Amino acid sequence: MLFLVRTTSLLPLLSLLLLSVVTASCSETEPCEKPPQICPVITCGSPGINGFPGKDGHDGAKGEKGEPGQGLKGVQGPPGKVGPPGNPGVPGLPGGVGQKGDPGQCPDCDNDLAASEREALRSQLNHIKNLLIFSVGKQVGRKVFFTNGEKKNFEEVKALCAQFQGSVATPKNAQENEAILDIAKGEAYLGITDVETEGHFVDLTRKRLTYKNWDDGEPNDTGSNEDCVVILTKNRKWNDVPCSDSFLTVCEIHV
Ligand SMILES: [Ca+2]
Ligand SMILES: [Ca+2]
Repeated sequence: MLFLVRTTSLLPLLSLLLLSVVTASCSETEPCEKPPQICPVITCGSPGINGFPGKDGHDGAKGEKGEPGQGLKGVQGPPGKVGPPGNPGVPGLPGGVGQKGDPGQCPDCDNDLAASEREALRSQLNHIKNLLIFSVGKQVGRKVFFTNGEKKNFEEVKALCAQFQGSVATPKNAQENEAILDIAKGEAYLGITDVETEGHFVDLTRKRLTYKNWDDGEPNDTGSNEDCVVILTKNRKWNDVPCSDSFLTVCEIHV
């Protein structure tokens, strides 16, 4: 009862107080429409509607790698394309020696000639060669000198020797120099000349001389016309002479 009395007595007071507040608020110089002044009214009004959802937040930090799945393994796919060829490898070691092959075919050979016949011909050829050397030639090592006893100028001597697949005698050492005069029995041409470069004597293959046996005062190129060489009978020395003069022919062949 006392509570009711008190509540009843207090109710006008509270209304008055609330009214004074509202009045006081509206009496302020600031507009009543501003949110701060409206709040008391809203507080007393019906609840507002919900606002729109906020924007999505930023992505969170990347999580740790998960455990492998337990699903079934897929079917193996088709083979891929063939790749480009690789670099050449290192050459291998040489192989072993093969077996001896069959005899070859020689269209130009006389296949009808039996081996025994060829051997007989080779023997006869060697016999003739030895008779030739014994009669008109002289052999030193693998070189044979021969002569026909004719005197000719240098160009004729060169041509005659070429007919026998030989060349003008050209001594390469003292032994060959002796052999030439032994069969010539007279002064003979040698295969030496300075026709291309005066004073620079070479053999007929244009190689410089490795053996020289000049007589005293030679070569002197008398009359500026001595470009060929002969071997002298008096001392087996050499002298330069005109190539147009005639001297003995001595040729050489290799056997
Ligand atoms: Ca000369
Ligand atoms: Ca001379």
